[in-house]
Amino acid sequence: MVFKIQSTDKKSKARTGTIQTDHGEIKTPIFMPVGTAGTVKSIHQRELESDINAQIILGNTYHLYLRPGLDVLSQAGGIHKFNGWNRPILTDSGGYQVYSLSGTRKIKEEGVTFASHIDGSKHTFTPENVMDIQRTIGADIIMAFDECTPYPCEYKYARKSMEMTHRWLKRCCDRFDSTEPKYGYGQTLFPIVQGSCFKDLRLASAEKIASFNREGNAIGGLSVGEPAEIMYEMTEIVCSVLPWEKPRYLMGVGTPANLLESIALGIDMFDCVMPTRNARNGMIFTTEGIINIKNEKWKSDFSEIDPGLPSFLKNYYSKAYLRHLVASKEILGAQIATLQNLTFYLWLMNEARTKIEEGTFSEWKDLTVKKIMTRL
Ligand code: PRF
Repeated sequence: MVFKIQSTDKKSKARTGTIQTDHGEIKTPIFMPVGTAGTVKSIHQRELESDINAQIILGNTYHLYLRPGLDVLSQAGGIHKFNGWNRPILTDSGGYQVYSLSGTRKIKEEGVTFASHIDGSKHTFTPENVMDIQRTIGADIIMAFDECTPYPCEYKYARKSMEMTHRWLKRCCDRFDSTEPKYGYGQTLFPIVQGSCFKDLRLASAEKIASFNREGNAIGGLSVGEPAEIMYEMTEIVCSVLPWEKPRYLMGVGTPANLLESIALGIDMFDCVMPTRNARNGMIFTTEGIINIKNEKWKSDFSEIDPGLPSFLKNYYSKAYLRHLVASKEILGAQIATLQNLTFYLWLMNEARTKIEEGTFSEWKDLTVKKIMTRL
C-alpha cells in the first residue's frame, strides 16, 4: 500500500491524497460503504461500481467468520472472488461487533470469548486468530483487534482497556508480520487508537500507536454516544500526534457534518452504517438537506429526489414514489434510498477533495454543513 498526499488546505488540516492498493487506487478523503456480510445491503456490485463509483467497501470479520465461514471464503479464493467486488476492501477486526452484537462475552488478556448472535455457539477471538481470519478473508486493509470502550467510561477502566489494546496490537503485529497473504496480493494492517474521552489517554494511545510505524492508523472508540464537540476534540488531539504522511481512518463516523468537520482535522477515511441503515428506515440525505421520506409532506411531491446530485435516479424516481415504496416496505424502496444516500456521501467526499485542491475548503465546509444538515 502506498499513500501519497496531493494537496493540503491552508486554513485547516484537511488534505487530499491517494492510497494505492493491489486492487486499485483510492482517492482520499473517502467514505467506505459498509458491506458487513460481503454485501452493501440492498444494492448490487454493479450499482456500487458504475452508479455510485465506490472506491473501497468495508466488511466485518465477526460476520464473515460466522457466516459463510472461513472454509467457504478460502475455497472461493478470498472475499473479492467470493462477492465479485474487484476494488479494495477493508475488514474491521470484530473488536467492535463482538461488543455490540454478541450477547454474552468475556474479555480477558488472552482474547474475547463470545456467543454468536446467529445460533448462540461459543467462539474466541484473540489478536492472533483475528489476524489469521483476516488473512483468510483476504481484505486489502485489515484492522487490529481492539476493545472499544463504551461512553461514558470510567477513567480507570478506559486506561486498563487502552493498555490491553496496546498489548493486543503487539500480538497482532507479531502474527501479521510472520504470516503471508494467501491470494497473491498484498495486505496491510492498521492499528487503532483508543483512550475513551480522556485527553491524556488519547495522547498516550496515539503516541503508542504511531510508534508501531504501520502504513496507516485508525481512531476507534469515538461516535459511541459522546457529544460531537468531544469527538472533534479527541480527534484533533490524536491527529496532532499520528504521523502526517500516513492515512488516518476515523472508525464508525458519521453524519455528513461529522465527515466534513473531521476532514478539517486531518482525517482521510470514514465508514458508517448511517447512509445505508437509515436509508432503509426512510432517512434520505440530499444536497438540500435531510428528508424523512415517510412524512405525509412528500405524499404528492413529484419532484426529483435530489435535483442537486448527478445521478441516474433523477431520470426515474420522484419523492412521492420513493415515499410510497418505503411506506409499503417494498424492496425497491430500500434500494433507491440506499443508492441516493451513498451517491450523496460519495459526492460529498468528491466535493471536499475538489475544494481542498482549489483552496476553498474551509468556507465551503461551513456553508455546506448548514445546508446539508437542514431537516426538510
Ligand atoms: N473499534 C473497531 N471498530 C470500530 C470502532 C472501534 O472502536 C468504532 C467506534 N466508533 C466503530 N467501528 N475495531
